[in-house]
Amino acid sequence: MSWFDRLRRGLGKTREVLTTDVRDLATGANVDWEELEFSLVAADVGAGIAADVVEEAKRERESGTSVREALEAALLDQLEPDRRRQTLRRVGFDLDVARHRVEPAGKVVMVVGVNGVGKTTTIAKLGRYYQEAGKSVAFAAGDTFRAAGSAQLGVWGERLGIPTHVGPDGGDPGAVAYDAAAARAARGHDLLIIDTAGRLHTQHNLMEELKKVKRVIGKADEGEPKDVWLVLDAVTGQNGLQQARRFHDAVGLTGVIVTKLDGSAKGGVLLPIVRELGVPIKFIGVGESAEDLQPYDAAAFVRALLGGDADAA
Ligand SMILES: Nc1nc2c(ncn2[C@@H]2O[C@H](COP(=O)(O)OP(=O)(O)OP(=O)(O)O)[C@@H](O)[C@H]2O)c(=O)[nH]1
Ligand SMILES: [Mg+2]
Repeated sequence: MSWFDRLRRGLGKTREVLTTDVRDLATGANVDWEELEFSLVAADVGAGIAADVVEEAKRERESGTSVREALEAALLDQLEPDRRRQTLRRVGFDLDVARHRVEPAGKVVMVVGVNGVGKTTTIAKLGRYYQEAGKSVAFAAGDTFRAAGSAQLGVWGERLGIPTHVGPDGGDPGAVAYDAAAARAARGHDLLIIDTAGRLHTQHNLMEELKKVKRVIGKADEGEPKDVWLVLDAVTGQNGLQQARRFHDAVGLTGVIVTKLDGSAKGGVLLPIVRELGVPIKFIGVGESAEDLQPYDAAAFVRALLGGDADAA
């Protein structure tokens, strides 16, 4: 199965919310814009943005484009304002080119998110992704709250041949992160990916702890982590946005990874993430296998969301 087919399959549930309308749109001269707006809201695009998308699509339509193209343009405008025009005007745009590589800004990536969103499995997938790109990768199991969490990452590391720094159960996550960051610098690994807890067993505030972990990494390896990526579960929809804001305020996010898009009809939540959070989406998870973590590409996302073939213009 091609990566685009995986993407399309993964977005199936969200597409169901939109499909009927889009199919009508493609054929009918009478566009029920209100119905379309409603279905966008149902996909968790958010009421304000849904209204904007419909307005923009109507405007596009006036310049003679098909309804489908107009909607594609309006969605892309929200998801990737900069690249939209040139992408759209290129007939049959090349999706292989669209699948760009995602490069971390530095040598250490800290991964954060509430419990159960998919942090640890996403880290395993990222490890594989960067390994395949020829990088030497190391992991750090900074989730010392869940003993099984450290073991889980360790198992992944073993399977992938990625050295995994694991601290003592219930130990200080800052100490784990410090040791791992120092070891990375000493051994010259290209990339260290640090897992963190999604929940704490103490009254201690998770955000305070994450701030500390971040600070401590910088002591072991100056200027790092240059990346802090938040993992968000698509199933939480608009609530995820609230989470994202809190993490962003605390540790300054440089990227977002949206997982479980395959289990959710709320794929529309990507629009408010891009527009309201202003943090780029780096990867999306559309299934449980390693190939189902894909670099985020707005044009491919929109195309997969609205159905049709990869090269349907
Ligand atoms: N369907 C689907 N499942 C996913 C995806 N990403 C992760 N999962 C699943 O989500 C579940 C939780 O994943 P974990 O990686 O353990 O989540 P976590 O955030 O590390 O959880 P804690 O360590 O408890 O905070 C696992 O069963 C994963 O296989 C995805 O894109 N799609
Ligand atoms: Mg975990």
